[in-house]
Amino acid sequence: MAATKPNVIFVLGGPGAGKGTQCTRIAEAYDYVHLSAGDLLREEAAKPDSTLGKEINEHLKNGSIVPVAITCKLLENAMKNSGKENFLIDGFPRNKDNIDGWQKAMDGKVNIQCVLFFDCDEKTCVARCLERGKASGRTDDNEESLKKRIITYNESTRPVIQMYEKDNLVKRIDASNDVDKVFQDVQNVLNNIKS
Ligand code: UP5
Ligand code: MG
Repeated sequence: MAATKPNVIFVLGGPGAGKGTQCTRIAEAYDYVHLSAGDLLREEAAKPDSTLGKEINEHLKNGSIVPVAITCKLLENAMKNSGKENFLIDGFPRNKDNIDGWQKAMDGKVNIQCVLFFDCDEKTCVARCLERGKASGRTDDNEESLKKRIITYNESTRPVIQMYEKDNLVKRIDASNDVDKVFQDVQNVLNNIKS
């Protein structure tokens, strides 16, 4: 990380809202590194020598939230190792404990530019994940895990978004539209962002 504070955009929204898809598009068009907390956890759990694999996998399957110390460390390492300064942090923070853990580790060290909130109705989210589940190999793209993921999102992550709304950081995007339309709306937000 450079001497100036790195810029961070948190990217939130329900399971299947399109966070990853849009982050990929953003990273292609803008100077941002895409860090998906979920992907980092899946990669860590897949390491043959990982001591955390069992614990992480249980959380993924149950749609519950991995202890913040684990997720935060993975994010911090990925930020450091990238050598870059602008980050899209996809799927984090998911609850109050995540915010507290992040603040403990990162307070004053990063500039949070905004929270991109991909707002998508539950039915569409579930349908997208089930469709993806036919080929994704993700242990949580099934009806049982999805029920739990949706509950966790509603109970734990929506309050996080509401909290950031009070700080005027949230940029809400209608994520039920097609990928290109969603990306147009994203561009409108990013082109007006202060660095
Ligand atoms: N798709 C995307 N956009 C579309 C559009 N506009 N129209 C039609 N189709 C669209 O998209 C999902 C699917 O929909 C894809 O097939 C895509 O082609 C299509 P994607 O972009 O992958 O959506 P995304 O929002 O990224 O969905 P994802 O399933 O990744 O969201 P989750 O938030 O559920 O998953 P994540 O990987 O972030 O987290 C998984 C688990 O990790 C959590 O449940 C939790 O257990 C754990 N976790 C933590 O504990 N802590 C963290 O900080 C993060 C994760
Ligand atoms: Mg994702």
